[in-house]
Amino acid sequence: MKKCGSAVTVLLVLAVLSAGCGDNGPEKAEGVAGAFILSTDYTTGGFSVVDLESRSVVYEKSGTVGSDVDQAVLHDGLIYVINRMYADNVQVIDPRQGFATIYQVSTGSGSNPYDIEFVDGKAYVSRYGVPQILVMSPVPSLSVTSPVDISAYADSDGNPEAAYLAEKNGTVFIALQRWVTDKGWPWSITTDGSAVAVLNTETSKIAKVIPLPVSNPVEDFVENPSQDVFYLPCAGYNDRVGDGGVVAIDPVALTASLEITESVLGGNLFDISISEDAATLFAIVATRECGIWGASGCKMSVVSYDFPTGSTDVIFQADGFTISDLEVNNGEIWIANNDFQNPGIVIVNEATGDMTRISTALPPVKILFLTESAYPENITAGTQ
Ligand SMILES: [Ca+2]
Ligand SMILES: [Ca+2]
Ligand SMILES: [Ca+2]
Repeated sequence: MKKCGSAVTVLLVLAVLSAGCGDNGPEKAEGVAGAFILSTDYTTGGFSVVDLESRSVVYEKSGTVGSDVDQAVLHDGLIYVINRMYADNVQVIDPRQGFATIYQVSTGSGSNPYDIEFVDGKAYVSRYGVPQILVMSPVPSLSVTSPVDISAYADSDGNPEAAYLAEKNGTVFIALQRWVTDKGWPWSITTDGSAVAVLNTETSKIAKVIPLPVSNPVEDFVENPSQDVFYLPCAGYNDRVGDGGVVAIDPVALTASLEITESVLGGNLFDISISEDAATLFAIVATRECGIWGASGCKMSVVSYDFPTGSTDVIFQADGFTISDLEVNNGEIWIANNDFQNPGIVIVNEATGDMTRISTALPPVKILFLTESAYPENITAGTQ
């Protein structure tokens, strides 16, 4: 099944049904059977598999993926893990072969890959450290073909810092953070601001660059199936609350508008997800202290935002920099709680507020829902 947008795992089914997905046409809706939880303590990377029915970790493995991980994408029943800095590769894991790594391909030394998207059998990989989008063809062997040069859309240091990717009707959308990295630390965002580049995959050319009203897109594009737009969470600076927000990208008109500000959400924005009925947006927000090295008072929250009324509510809160991902499935909000002392997944029932906690071996950084066809029937229980 083609992936709609970047890791829009749960919205994928709805998106396919309501709007079609690329050129694949309508497909049968598929339920979620479990979740692949990518995790790391930044020394050792690993993953846990959570079974949706039993609400338990049914398989767990450490040391199998890189320690600098944050992104995993499901495509055609395979899990693509992006191993970032110093590992610099895409690792493909087959859930139906006991979650074995079936191949691994380099994205270039020092390239710092960020995300992967698929269009017509080709894979597009953004690389934070290189001003080119890697094109790999054909899936599944992922041999590298000509990259797409995006240096023309860079800030003054020559690299636009390509981060997250999304796909719609054969077009790839590339979030460009555009940090100025050659003037020393701390980096600053270029005065031109961040942008989204629109890649025509037929011509392999950038058709347009959409300037963003607020900067620093920090997580996946999320598709809103009811409005046919992508939402992109932009943090601005992490030590400021109010300079970021949720940006709506119209993939047809190729425009961007500020939908919800950080001030309304009540903190510096880190991630978003949307309920299946598209009535509620959930966001990870943090106090400004979380963006200041060594400062006390860092608190993170998951808040809900009701689209009809604009009202917000805190549904989960944790001290320290300990919420790393948020995904919604079937009326449940899954929260990655990467507390190093007590790592796990917190599942909040949207209607009742009831909470379930599932411990994981390593701090979780990414929740990837596995559809029924990508979930093994007889998973080997236990850990390895
Ligand atoms: Ca730059
Ligand atoms: Ca901010
Ligand atoms: Ca997320």
